[in-house]
Amino acid sequence: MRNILKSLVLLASIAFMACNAEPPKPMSVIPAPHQIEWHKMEQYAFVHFTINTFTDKEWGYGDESPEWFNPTDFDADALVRVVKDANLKGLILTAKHHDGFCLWPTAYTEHSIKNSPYKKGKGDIVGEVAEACRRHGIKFGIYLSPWDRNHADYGTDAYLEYYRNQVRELLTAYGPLFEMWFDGANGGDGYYGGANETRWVESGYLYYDWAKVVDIIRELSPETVVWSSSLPDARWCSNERGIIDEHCWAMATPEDMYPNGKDNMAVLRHGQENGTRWAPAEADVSIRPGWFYHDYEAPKTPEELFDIYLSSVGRGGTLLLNLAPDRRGRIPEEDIESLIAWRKMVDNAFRNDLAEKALFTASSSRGRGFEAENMQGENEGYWATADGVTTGDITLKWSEPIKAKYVVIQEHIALGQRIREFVVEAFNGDEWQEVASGTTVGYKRILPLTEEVTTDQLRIRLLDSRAEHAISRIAIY
Ligand code: FUL
Repeated sequence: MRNILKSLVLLASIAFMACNAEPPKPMSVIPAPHQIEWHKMEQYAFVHFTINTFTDKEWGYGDESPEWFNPTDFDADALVRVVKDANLKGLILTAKHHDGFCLWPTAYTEHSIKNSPYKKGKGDIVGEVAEACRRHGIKFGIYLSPWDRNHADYGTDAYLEYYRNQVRELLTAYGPLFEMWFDGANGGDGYYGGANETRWVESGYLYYDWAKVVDIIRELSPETVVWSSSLPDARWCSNERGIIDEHCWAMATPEDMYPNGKDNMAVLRHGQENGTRWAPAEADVSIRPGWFYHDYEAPKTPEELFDIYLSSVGRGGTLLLNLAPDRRGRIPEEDIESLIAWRKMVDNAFRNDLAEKALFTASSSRGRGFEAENMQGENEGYWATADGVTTGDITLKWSEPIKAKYVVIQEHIALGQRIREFVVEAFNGDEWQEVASGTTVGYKRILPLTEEVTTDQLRIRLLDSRAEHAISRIAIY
């Protein structure tokens, strides 16, 4: 009986699917599944911690003694709990910063934690944090500075072998990683094994031959998002203030992003509508002025962090928010307070989606399976227009007036990024009035309305798109 029922349900769903309209064709550049998962994380932590924490520097020269690394009260679980309580979904740790000191007992250099007093040389900050992340359901990532001011061979092929060995070592011991971060600061003066000189590498990033590093990552941890200055799965948003531009495509062409190994700020900032790679913007910013802990600095206020949230997560990319453990190895209490208050502000602002009580209608639809209601609340579906229909109106109607502060639009990015221009209008009883407008949307666009709007009807007018529309959600707060 059970089996008969099962077969009937299966037949019914096949028949139902057969009646559904065909989905829109994907755009030529779409995200890989691991990039979609990364988009969904929205916000995650950076943790800058190394000898600099003890020397009060931002960039170590490379001649520091491993003995100076001596956190008195490091507790990986406590660190990860802060990240979790702030609702950050992952943690990227500086396994090695520009000074070359390694926070794990690497087999490839003595310039590491194994020669520090921390746990009498038996400690492994990378391993301890990786395990704590797994225990608490936080995704783990690694920052491995390509520039190494300690290593004698920096600038030669021997260093590239060293570097790739470390990538392999880290991925094998601590993977899978959700993201690997390869910093753009490269070359300059340093200790370099005692040479004490200035070394510039060939045209910025070209020296590293990133394709080889990416091959190692794909082999050992295919789901890792590579953040780098070449062949990125995610790109720098062009500033370290946490601001993604309002006009921002997830696509960009590697040769245009980094012509001759140099940053092209305009391309990094806006992406490219016809870019050849899905390389969305990530906004990296520190909770304090510096990346490392300095006792004379103060954390950003919850209000400042809230603005950063709107200008990063709210503009189609992700937020990489840096925390700086102090010399105890702890996140300072005042930073934790700011983080928790920020989380509450975000939760309060985006708790109650008023669109869930609205009646959704659209000027047209692709047909069965792509109806306007698919944009309501969280579900797998999406609304789509027929082939070639690149404009349209979506109207939300309530039985009682609502007060709206934010309009959130999400494209179904599995099929690519499409919207070029839109406006949001509110009905004031007599006529429609524009309350917000924009160009690109992407994974998620949060539009703060200049003034709170009281209305019983909101309309999103899609004025232009690269192809027929595919929108997964509209939410109102
Ligand atoms: C920069 C580095 O030079 C800083 O020290 C920091 O690590 C930041 C995230 O990236 O390029």
